[in-house]
Amino acid sequence: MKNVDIPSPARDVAVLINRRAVGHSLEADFYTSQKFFDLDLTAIFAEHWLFSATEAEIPDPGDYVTVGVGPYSVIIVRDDDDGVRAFHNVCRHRGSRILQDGCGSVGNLVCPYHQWTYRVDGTLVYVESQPPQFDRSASGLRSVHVRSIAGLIFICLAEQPPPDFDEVAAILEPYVAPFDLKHSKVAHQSDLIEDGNWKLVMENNRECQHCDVAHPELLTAYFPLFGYSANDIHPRIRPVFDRYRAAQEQLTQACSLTDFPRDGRRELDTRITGFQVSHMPLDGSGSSFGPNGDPVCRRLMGVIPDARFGDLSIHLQPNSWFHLLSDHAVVFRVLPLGPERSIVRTTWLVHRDAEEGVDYDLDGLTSVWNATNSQDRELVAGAQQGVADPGYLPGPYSMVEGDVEAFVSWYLQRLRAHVRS
Ligand code: 3BY
Ligand code: FES
Ligand code: FE
Repeated sequence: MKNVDIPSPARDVAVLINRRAVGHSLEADFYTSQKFFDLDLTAIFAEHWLFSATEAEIPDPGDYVTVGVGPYSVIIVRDDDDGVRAFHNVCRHRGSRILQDGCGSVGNLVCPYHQWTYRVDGTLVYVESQPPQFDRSASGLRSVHVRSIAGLIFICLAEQPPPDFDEVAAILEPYVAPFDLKHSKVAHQSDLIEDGNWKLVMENNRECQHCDVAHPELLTAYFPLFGYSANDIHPRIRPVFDRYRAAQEQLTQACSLTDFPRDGRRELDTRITGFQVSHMPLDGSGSSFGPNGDPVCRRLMGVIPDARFGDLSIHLQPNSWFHLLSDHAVVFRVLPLGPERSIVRTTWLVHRDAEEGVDYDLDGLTSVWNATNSQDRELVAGAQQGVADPGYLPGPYSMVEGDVEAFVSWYLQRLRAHVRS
């Protein structure tokens, strides 16, 4: 395959979608062209359920976050009945943005242009100088589909959202609910601008082949079994397997104390709302992402019965991943900013009564994933530079990059479905 003499943006997207070699990284245009960026916004981000925020970010009525998805801005707001609503951040008068900030708290939603005023349930309550026959009830804010899975808020911009989300929510709910994220608190949040296409950010998350070299801090919490199978009887690895089995046994016991679902599930590219959930014990003291698997917060989450509760990890297509641990949760959201730029938001959640300086210190809580994120940021930037180089050709995934293949396969299926429709 030769790609150096073809002017990249001019190629037809369908040709590129159809000729992708299974088990290989995508051609450059997918990561660099405006054409694919625009297609990704319409076919992926405007059509699928997107993890957007946590309920902990909007604990009280009137609390809101805004989410920018390409040209869209969406207001996610807590209403007066403790529900979560989502609206296009677009005034029904002459279209002005209503809220400019990323988060805040309001009594009503007041457009800054001519002060049309909406309740937090979207109804229009105040307008000036309209004729007497003006019907306010027809000019409420346009709602956006929104769902919370046990405190994790998803929005969908499509008129008809993917129909399988209820099913996925029902599968995930029993894993997430025991952590009671709905009543947790945000201990910290970071926004990282990445010099890379959003798919490179996701692909990087979907493999840990790079972890051994890139993530020394993160790896202290995981069993060093990368690349080995249970059949490997290398004498150096044997004791690690024994330790791992004992930790698995202990985790099974801990799960049985609360009827926590024990088995993982992997449906990354076999459904529209692709997901994976897995629950792994941690190494060392087995509690959390502290050095040597140590706890990072004294208060346990929700009804988690044991500090040694491993890492409940959830991967969702197209834009998120989550680590829920006994003493905190760390949740990740990726949004595209341009063909070669993305934003990764990381949110650390702890029990709502956990006090900074008493139960946790911020550096201890966040240092591993701050380090990991910035290491990943470098890797993604390097990958972007490489795929944008005229010398780039798609290369083969390894045997431990199955979830990268699953991500890309899911993505292409969704593009095909969009192009067909
Ligand atoms: O964040 C994840 O889901 C995992 C853990 C380390 C890298 N990544 C594959
Ligand atoms: Fe919002 Fe006029 S555009 S009040
Ligand atoms: Fe990484």
